[in-house]
Amino acid sequence: MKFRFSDLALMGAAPAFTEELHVGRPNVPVGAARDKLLNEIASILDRRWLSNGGPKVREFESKIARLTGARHAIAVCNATQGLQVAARACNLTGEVIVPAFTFIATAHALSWIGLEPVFADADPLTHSIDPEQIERLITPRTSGIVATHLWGEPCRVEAIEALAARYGLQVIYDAAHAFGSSRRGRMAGTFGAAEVFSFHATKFINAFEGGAITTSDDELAARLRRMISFGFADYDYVADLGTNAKMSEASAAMGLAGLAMMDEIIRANHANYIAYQAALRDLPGVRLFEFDEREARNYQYIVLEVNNAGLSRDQLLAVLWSEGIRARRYFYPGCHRMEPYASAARREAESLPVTECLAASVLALPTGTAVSPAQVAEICAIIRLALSHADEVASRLASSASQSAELRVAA
Ligand code: T4K
Repeated sequence: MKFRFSDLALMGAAPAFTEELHVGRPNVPVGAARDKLLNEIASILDRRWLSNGGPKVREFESKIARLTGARHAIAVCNATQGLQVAARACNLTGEVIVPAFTFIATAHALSWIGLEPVFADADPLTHSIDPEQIERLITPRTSGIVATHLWGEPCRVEAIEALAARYGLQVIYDAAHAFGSSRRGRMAGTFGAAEVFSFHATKFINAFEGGAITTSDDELAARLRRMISFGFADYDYVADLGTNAKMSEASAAMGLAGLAMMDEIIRANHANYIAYQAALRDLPGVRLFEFDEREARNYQYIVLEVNNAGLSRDQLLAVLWSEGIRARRYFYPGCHRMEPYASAARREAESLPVTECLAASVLALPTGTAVSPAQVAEICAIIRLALSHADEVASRLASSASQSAELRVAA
């Protein structure tokens, strides 16, 4: 454990972690669970049924439906495709209101199919879309709202859905982070017209790449099923515009292996969350994003806000990276400041103060089964050490920045 300023890698000491710690290191089965997965993959090969709604995909879907309480779960190859298909199946047109503070996929999925994302500001406490900021963005061209349950903490669905009902808008949730989360005892996957989960490698349950759309609307489910498979309603009969968003059998087998470890992964994530909480409590200038412990949570993201801490978020990030801790600036700089949206310079761009503040202050820290509470303690000791020597750290960072600029000029 590093205790002295001179122990920091920034000061020339060895990095705390020679094997880097990542945000989103995949949770993978080990031991007997790994053998089981490899046997499943062998059976898939023996069956020669690799995709197009095979038995593993069907099993994965029925487990997701059972765990969420949704009537239908449709497995897809990733959440980005899932969002595109859901938006089309719900007949979204024109403008769709989305949070500016989210992963770029939320906005890109809509733009990719010709819709216009309109960015709403975030709630400073939950970091998800602020329902109070939605109404002023509604125009005659608005057809829906795609809201995100950021960090797995479901957003204020009641307020969003009341507003949507008043204006006749569709609601889809980008639930990429929220598998296994509940709001007021009701699981994510059962809200809005449809919800879309991600099972990307970096998510707490992964299918290598993957996702699922859930809905309790039978007709919508049938349309979604057709749309993920080119619009086919039967052999040779295409009933809708469709794409290829199907999940493979190998991905479903990996997803099922993840579901079998789900409680164990949540326990590991929770232990890390508690370790971060204990070690960062009372540290001025940092606030750990708090989960509602009365609800079901997956704790897959550990999120720190760095404000008036003596060092900026980016300075702290530089310290952590020098120690082999690959913390991430999710979701800097905000979707509205990324292309093609930045150049479009829409009217709402000037008025996203909470998003701007979060984009400048949020740091996602490593967790998951590849990170132990002891490593969390080490990460937090480095954060404390850096912040308690903020002036020296800042000047050291400034001098190494100017040195590398000089080197670049000399080269
Ligand atoms: N909506 C929201 C709100 C989302 O957050 C996302 C995805 C989506 C929609 C779309 O879902 P998908 O279409 O992906 O299903 C990562 C993930 O790629 C992305 O899925 C995720 N959100 C986002 C928050 O994080 P990057 O660009 O940060 O990924 P990358 O490659 O830098 O990986 C993150 C860290 O994980 C790295 O430090 C390395 C480590 N890693 C990654 C992979 C893939 C590993 O150790 N092993 C691996 O196999 O986006």
